[in-house]
Amino acid sequence: MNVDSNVNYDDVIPNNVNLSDNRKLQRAIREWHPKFMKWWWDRGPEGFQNSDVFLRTAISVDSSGWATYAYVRMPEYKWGIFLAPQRREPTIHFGDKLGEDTWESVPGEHRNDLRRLIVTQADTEPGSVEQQQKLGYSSPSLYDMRNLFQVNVEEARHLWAMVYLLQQFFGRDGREEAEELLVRHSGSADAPRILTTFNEPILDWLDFFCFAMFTDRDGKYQLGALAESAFNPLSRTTQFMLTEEAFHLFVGETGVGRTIRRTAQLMKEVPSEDVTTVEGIPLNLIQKYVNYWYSVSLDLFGSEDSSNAASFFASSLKGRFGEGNRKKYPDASCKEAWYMIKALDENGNDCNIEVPMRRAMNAVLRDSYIDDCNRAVRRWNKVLEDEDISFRMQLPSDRFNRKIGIHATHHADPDGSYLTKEEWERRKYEWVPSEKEKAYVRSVMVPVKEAGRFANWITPPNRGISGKPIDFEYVRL
Ligand code: BYC
Ligand code: FE
Ligand code: FE
Repeated sequence: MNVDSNVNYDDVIPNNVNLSDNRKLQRAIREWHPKFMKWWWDRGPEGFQNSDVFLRTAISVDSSGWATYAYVRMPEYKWGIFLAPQRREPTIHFGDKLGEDTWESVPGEHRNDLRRLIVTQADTEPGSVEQQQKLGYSSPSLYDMRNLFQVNVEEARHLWAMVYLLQQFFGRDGREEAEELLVRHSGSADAPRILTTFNEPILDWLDFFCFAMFTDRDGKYQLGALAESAFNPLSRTTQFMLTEEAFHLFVGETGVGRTIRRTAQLMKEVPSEDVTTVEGIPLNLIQKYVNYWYSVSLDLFGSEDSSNAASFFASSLKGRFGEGNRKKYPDASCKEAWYMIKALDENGNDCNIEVPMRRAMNAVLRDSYIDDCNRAVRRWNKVLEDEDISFRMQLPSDRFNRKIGIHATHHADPDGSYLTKEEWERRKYEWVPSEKEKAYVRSVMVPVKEAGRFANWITPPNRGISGKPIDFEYVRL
């Protein structure tokens, strides 16, 4: 894609923000675009930039036909800018400004907070693409390879969605932030991504599936919270991002589910049930990956007791998930309420911490997320039940392996029982994958590049993409 002053902007950047009439925004995009493309080539999916990939591209916000499917080379993907249709009355529906008009531009007093929220959200999107940069080389099928690239181009579009807000509403500061987003990078020593989890390596496909299951799901909940915002362009941008997000979660949940099913099948084929003799991934090792990615994803909610969260809620910048549902959340102000958090005291005993509701908004959002994760885990366990295997997957306690928040000060096992530092160091590989186990997982991840064939450690999906058969050539190598 080429963006210069002669192009018809609406042709190269699908949008519903009147880009072709907005000279100022065109200028900002023209500046930023070559840097974005350089970033995409340097840090985007490696090894397959010249392949034709059967990709979905967002072209409108019409719910009956918002995307098209076609073979596209990734660098030619049309990254667009979309605001979802106005969903509710343009009045603020929670916090201290209840009933006032929502904002079409950024109020001065909230400029810093909004900028920080948008930059933090934006930073995760390219971060995830960088983390997944080399996975194409070991993909278990063309179907999975295509899904990886689909997620990657859409995360890059989410970056565009946030950069649009920065460039359109935050003037020069916003344009500078947009550039910084392409300078920081995942795992960098001097300019890392802002949030912890986006600096963790994703080295194999089980990492990727767990990340899409648990970390993209944090995305779903954070975007849902921002979709409640009084800053209307942020609300409508994040609402549209959620339509794409559903597929990312599908990739994660079904990816882990297909791995679990394959292991269950292999367990019945090998007399010892030791699937490592046939290059499968043992269920208890899958559980360790789940423990790891779930716990690092919980860290993305910030502290359970947070003055930032209280002020984001009070100022109506960020709501709860489904804030507009007053059956679920009858109290739109949350000034008087309290939230109880089960924690450990300094002696390692269970205790309850009561936090003023507004300060507990990160925990409230996180608890909605945990319920959602549990629903998905129940679907995995249905797979095990179907296959007649007695093992059951489960989520560890929210105290397990935490680096952020009230549980970060001590160690706990997956049941939430207190451990001394020494006990944790001695026993942690009972619960999270060791280097040796990770090396084993990488060793079974041999690339499969023949349409319709799948690596031995995973089952084929139930169906293909967009009505195509499973043996469709999803990527033309
Ligand atoms: N890592 O009051 P606290 C996605 C910082 S995922 C590093 O506890 P607060 C995606 C915090 O920033 C969704 N730093 O937290 C998924 C603060 O710093 P300052 C991403 C952390 O502010 C997959 C300090 O600690 N979107 O889209 O209430 C693929 C004290 O903070 C972390 C968002 O996160 C951490 N884990 O909440 C692709 C939404 N946690 O102010 C994409 C926007 C906390 O002292 N972000 N800190 O410098 C937010 O809403 C908030 O910034 C957070 C933190 C919820 C992240
Ligand atoms: Fe995203
Ligand atoms: Fe995502």
